[in-house]
Amino acid sequence: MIFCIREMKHKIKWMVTIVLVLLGTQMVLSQENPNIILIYADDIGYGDIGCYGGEAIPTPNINKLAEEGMRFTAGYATASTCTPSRYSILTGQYPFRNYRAKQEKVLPGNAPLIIDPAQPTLPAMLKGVGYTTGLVGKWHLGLGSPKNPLDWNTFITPGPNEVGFDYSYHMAATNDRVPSVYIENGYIENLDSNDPVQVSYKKPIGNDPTGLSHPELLKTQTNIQHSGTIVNGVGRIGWMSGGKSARWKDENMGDIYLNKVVNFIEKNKKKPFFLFYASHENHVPRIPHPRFKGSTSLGVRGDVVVQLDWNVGQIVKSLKENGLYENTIIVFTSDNGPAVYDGYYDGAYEKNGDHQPTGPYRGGKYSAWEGGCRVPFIVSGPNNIQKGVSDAIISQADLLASFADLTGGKISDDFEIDSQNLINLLTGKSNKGREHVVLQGVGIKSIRKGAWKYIPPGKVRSKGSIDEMIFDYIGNEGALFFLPEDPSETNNLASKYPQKAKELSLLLNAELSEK
Ligand code: NG6
Ligand code: CA
Repeated sequence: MIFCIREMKHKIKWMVTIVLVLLGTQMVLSQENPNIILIYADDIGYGDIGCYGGEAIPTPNINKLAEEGMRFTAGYATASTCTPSRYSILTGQYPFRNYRAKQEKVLPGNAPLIIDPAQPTLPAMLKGVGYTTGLVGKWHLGLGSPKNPLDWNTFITPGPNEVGFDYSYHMAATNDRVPSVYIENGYIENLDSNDPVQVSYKKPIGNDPTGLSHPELLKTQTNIQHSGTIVNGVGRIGWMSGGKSARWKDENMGDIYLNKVVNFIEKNKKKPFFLFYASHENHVPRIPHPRFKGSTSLGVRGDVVVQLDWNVGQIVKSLKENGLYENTIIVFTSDNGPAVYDGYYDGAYEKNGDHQPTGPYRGGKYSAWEGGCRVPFIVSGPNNIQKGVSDAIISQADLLASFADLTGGKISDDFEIDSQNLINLLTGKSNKGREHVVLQGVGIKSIRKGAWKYIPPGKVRSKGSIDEMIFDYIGNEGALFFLPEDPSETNNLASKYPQKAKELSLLLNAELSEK
């Protein structure tokens, strides 16, 4: 009997010790895991940012992130348009493996969600290891299910909260598409139930003036695509009716998102958090808050980048005030390359002067040239990231596997994942990046392998001009460039090195045909 009691006490002591050790490990783990803020700018080019050689727009706060962390010179968005790139940065999968993202186009504001709620995502993976996850800003990955037409006036689902976000405050698509309202955790903010929202991308609805019927009401004239419903004096793509009390004012959109970001940081400072801050700057319509107007000689296009840079500074300030800066990883990158004219006659084209938004790279938004996908890519975080510059190849799709490794997160292998674990590159411990990366331009995909870039025969969107799509044509043998000597892809070496062109062409086809 005595022996039994003693043995039981002994067992209990051991069990208590094991439980304490486990709890301890859990606490240490959760304390050690850094917060992660992913700042995903819209249409910001390589050459728009000071630390990438841009001189026309002052970006001191973004430059500071680069000084304090790693600056990647060969960081790529997976596509040169928004929806497919956003799909990849969140799911770690190339967009062409997804039935909607592979259409290369951008989704309308009433499209259904294109991420399968069962598939791995960056927020869901981090949530699995105890992170609180939030989205603030642009979504553009669809809402609702393909089977049921979306009712904007009730709970809007599935959406960000069904693919891993605990909190979401966002616009449905882009700042130039209806519905021009904010959605918070599935509900339109400030919606008056007596004035329901309806949205159409097929035909005008409601009695609101449109850009077509009332161009005199517009702050800025637009192309035909942007001449749908006028909201806040701005012509949009698509038509909406109702929701008058919920409609946004473009002038304070930057401040509204920044407030949500800072609130999220303060509310969640006790536990690791992941925040996807998808800014609308500098997507059209470019409407800065009046305090940023005239900050650059480039007109509104430069001014909204200054606004974004200021927001980045405020986020860093908030992290410092809350004692979180040291243990927070900040990633700054852009969803695709830049466009100077993009549907609004806002003066950006005329005022651009000799500014090169893509830096040395050819093409821009929509393009399979380097300027379409090669974007600013900065990672900082004093406790976790070393200081440096790297020219290794990294794709935005790689964040998923890399952060899974860093945090102990799990990724199910039921889905094909293109994400590569490059955590040592991201943190500056190694300079080994990807061997190759596929780049999805509109209508054509290209591939980079090591120093070489290959574009198959076809037509590639060139740098835009006002209201005219300009294409470059690649002949039958394809186009091959040696990037270290020819970063602007002007000297086609396909006929000089046919074997190399063939190798890259086969590799590209193999990637595209993988299931
Ligand atoms: C294009 C629009 C552009 C923008 C883009 C999506 C024109 C000339 N272009 O069709 O304004 O809305 O779609 O941009 O009208 S993205 O960054 O979300 O991919
Ligand atoms: Ca974009």
